[in-house]
Amino acid sequence: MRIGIVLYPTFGGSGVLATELGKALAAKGHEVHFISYNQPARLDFFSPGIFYHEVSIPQYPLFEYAPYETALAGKMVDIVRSAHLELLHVHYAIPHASAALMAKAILAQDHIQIPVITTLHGTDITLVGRESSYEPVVSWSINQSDIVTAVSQSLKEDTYKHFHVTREIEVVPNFIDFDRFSKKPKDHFKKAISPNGEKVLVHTSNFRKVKRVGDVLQVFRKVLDQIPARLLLIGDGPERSHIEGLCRDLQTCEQVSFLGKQEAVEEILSIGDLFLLPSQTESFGLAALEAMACEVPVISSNAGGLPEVNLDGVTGFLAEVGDIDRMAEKALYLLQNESELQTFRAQALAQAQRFDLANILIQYETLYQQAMKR
Ligand code: GMT
Repeated sequence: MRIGIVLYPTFGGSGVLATELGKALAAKGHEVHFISYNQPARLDFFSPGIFYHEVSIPQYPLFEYAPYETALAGKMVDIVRSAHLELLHVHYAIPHASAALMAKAILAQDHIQIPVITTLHGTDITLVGRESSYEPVVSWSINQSDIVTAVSQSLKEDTYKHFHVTREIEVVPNFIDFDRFSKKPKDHFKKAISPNGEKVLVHTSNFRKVKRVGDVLQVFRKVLDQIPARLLLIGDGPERSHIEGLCRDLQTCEQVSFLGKQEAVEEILSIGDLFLLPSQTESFGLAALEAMACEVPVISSNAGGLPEVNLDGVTGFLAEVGDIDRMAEKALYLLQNESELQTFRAQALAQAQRFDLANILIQYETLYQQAMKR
């Protein structure tokens, strides 16, 4: 198949997922055309089945806000025509779905039928998409797409709850590539980080408010009050300087490392004993899945789709959003009980295997075939 993938090119979950999906489809022999305003973060190599098309947005003094959606739709029309694409798969509803539908309508005038598959990822539904100025466009785009997928049952339900949506939504969860995400032998690295056998806690996010990185530090402070430990914070974003301040206030700076954006996240996860994800909302929690694939149990909130990924009392523990006491109590339970920790490590890996890339890829390919037959 010749597939156009429209995505945000950043380290955000939807962009990462879309890039990895495109790479995996190309590895299976499909021709994949990425369309975005920048080269996607994880697309930094040459492969004969992969193409990247940059959306350039002409500037004009009249525009206070350059019309990205118009430029994107125009680019999609151009690439569908020139590369003879057979379908468009857009990731994140705003503004990708409505732009794709505009492209579809333009192409229909030339009798070119291009199905649009829209994947809802999270904040396009649970946060920003619900703004009254976006909601009618998001609802319309979801109803008009040929196929719509959501990354968890919880996100599917949120979509019906918050939008005027009447059509069927398929749940296709996030996936994990075990060729990359698996526990690596990194004993020398662990020794350097925790020379005296301190337990290693890890958190990864884009440091947005919704991730509640402050809760990560509060939980870590309570752990540190009981046992020697280290906290590795991976990622960067708007809350970073506030979190650095909190780290000083809580007197944890010596034990906390801010690692910034990291490519080889799997190597850091490989030395982790516990992963913390106390998010306010989380449609799926790809970061938790990546940790579990590296055999790291998860202490998380029970927001959104997290209970579909992190099984309470099996792969880690769940707590109400903001329940720092329970998160710390459960973290200490695992960190102070080595045999229980080992059991949870194995169970986390087994649960992660349910989301193996190969299984999820087939689900997308089946949906693509259905869309093309319509
Ligand atoms: O997590 C983020 O902040 C990025 C965000 C996005 O919208 O790009 O990720 C969302 O999509 C991921 C991939 O489907 C999910 O695993 C994340 O749970 C989801 N984030 C939120 O719902 C906050």
